[in-house]
Amino acid sequence: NDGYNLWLDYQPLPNSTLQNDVSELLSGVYFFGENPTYEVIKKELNRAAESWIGNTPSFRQERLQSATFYLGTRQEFSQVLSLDQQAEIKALGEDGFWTGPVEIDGKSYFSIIGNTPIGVLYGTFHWIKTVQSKTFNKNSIHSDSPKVKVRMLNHWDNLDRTVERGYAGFSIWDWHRLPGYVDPRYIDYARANASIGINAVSLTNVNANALILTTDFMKKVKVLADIFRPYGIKVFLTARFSAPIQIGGLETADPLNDQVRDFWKEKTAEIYSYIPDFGGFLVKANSEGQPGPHEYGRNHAEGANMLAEALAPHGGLLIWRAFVYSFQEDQDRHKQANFEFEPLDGKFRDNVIIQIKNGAIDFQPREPFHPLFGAINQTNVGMEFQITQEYLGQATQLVFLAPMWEEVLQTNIYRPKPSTTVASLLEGTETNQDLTLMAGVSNIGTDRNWTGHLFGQANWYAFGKLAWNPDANSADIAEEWIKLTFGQKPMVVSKIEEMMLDSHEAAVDYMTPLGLHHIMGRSHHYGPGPWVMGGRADWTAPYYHQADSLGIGFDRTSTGSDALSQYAQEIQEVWSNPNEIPEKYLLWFHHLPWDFKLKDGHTLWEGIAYHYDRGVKEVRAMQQTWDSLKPELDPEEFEHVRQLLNIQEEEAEWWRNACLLYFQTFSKRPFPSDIEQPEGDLEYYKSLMFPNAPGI
Ligand code: BDP
Repeated sequence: NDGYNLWLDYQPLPNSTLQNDVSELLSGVYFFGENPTYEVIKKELNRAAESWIGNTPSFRQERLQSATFYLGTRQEFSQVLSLDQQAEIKALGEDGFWTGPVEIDGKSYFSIIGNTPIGVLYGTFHWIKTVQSKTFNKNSIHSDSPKVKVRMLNHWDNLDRTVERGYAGFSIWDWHRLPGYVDPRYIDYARANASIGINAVSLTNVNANALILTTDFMKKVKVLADIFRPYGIKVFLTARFSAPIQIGGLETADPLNDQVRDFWKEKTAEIYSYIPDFGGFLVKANSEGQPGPHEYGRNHAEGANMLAEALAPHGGLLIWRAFVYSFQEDQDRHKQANFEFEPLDGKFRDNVIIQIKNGAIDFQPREPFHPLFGAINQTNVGMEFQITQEYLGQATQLVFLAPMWEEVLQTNIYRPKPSTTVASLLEGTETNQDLTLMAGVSNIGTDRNWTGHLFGQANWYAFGKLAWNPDANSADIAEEWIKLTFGQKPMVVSKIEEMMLDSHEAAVDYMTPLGLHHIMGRSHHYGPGPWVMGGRADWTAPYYHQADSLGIGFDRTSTGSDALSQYAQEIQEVWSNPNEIPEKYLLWFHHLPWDFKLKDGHTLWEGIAYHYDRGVKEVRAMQQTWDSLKPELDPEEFEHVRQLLNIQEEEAEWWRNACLLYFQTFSKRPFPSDIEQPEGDLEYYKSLMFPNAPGI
């Protein structure tokens, strides 16, 4: 098994009641209507049925012609549903679905009902999953609906097929051969996304190339949009703010200039003439060299609103990123997005969403939530997670990200209400925000298994699940994915689940324990680089760890940068005290002496050493667990992960040795005697170069 089929790897059903029930249903499938999405559902049912029972389903033309299994929308079903049933289903909203038995003339028909064909598709994927995981019961009712409206992948794919921070090969978008050649992968990509509820994709890098907005490219994008449409997926593009100059022949991109505004209106109308349901633009502006409104003395709202105005007549969205840190460079980078966006709260158009990274720095192995969440409550806000593991072991390491995302989502942020969590804010319930968004930076590439590391698939899967329901639980998600990927055996499921659920904490331990951050190798971010110096201060590692002979950590309290003051009062009170702040954030907010006492009685120096050491041991435990599963697993999958875990162990040791030897030059203290003594020579670790590290 090479992993290509992802979690949609349908397997034969054993002889059982389940097999009988499924065979019976598939012997008479009736759709209440016709549309391209139902064609897609039929194909999926064909595929599933062939694997499950070695037979294709029988699709009926007439309902009364011995049909056993019904699919359709609430409206299509209206003749056979009671008013109460209809009201119940209607309440599930556009993308919601209902599955269960419908009684007609004393007979019961298993049915999948949505409010839209896409809801029916989601219901079908749910049903398929229950069969796959052998929990299907034809008499039980299930309904579900997403809590977030736009559930989106952000590809950081360049037009030459390189991928920024991509570790699974090249971009799956073959721009050169589009529009003439349609790679079947596009369809499998759409199926996979639809199966986990993803309904939007931005195709191109946020470090944008204006060429994507030219007519030639529009024809290519149209092909993808046409493929994705029946799967309920809308296409977005990244818009380079200077496009009016680069492809429009203008001399300025000033958002208040009439010609510039006309350029965007015409460009947008042209896109809609090819793609009538185009999603909109995603924009990175005035950040890391990307052009933006500041060049013309305008602010982010003026920039965003100009594009939003062009999109509004067509129903398009403008997603504007809050990842900016050049406004007041002498200030802690942590504070800059709030500096720029708080004064603009309420000034953005209704069809603008501000897309905020989970933390204020940059997708670190662990970050406290971004203080912009809860600080701007009259503006639509959305989440940006990173699925690709830029700072989390890239594609050589097994790190299940759902626990990290869950930790952020479940944080109580106290604004605007005392009970607000990041999740509830994103769901829109706290601020009556209708237009809600969860975006994830994709980890997908041309590798046969899509994500480079087989367990990268779990992160794609988990992202979809959390975008659908930000209150979902990472253990449930892991279990579901494992069953669909490795089968049902309880021992296999529980062992793999334990590995996955421990993997994030392990990575934090051997990379950046106790709130350390941004100490990775320069630019490729692969491996440790706590010594990295040169260039902009906030691109160096000492800026973040601040190690000196007295101690370590970034003081973000009122005696330091005071970034903490950007959080709610309730949080400031706890986090400003080094004895009360959760230790996982300790050095994120405090500069503390090497002998500071941790909760377990160890000194800070000892604690750092124990965490690094534990991280390595945790990886070794993962290796042992995996090895013990050999007889139970597909040989190809087993060997793939086994080799990668060996690399992960070496990398964990590398992290531990390099960081501890480096920090020891400041602490001047011995390592605790009961840890594996970091060996090697610091100069050796510093000399390592990775000119071919991927994804820069
Ligand atoms: C950082 C990446 C950089 C991205 C940037 C962004 O290192 O490649 O362009 O974020 O989000 O994580 O725009």
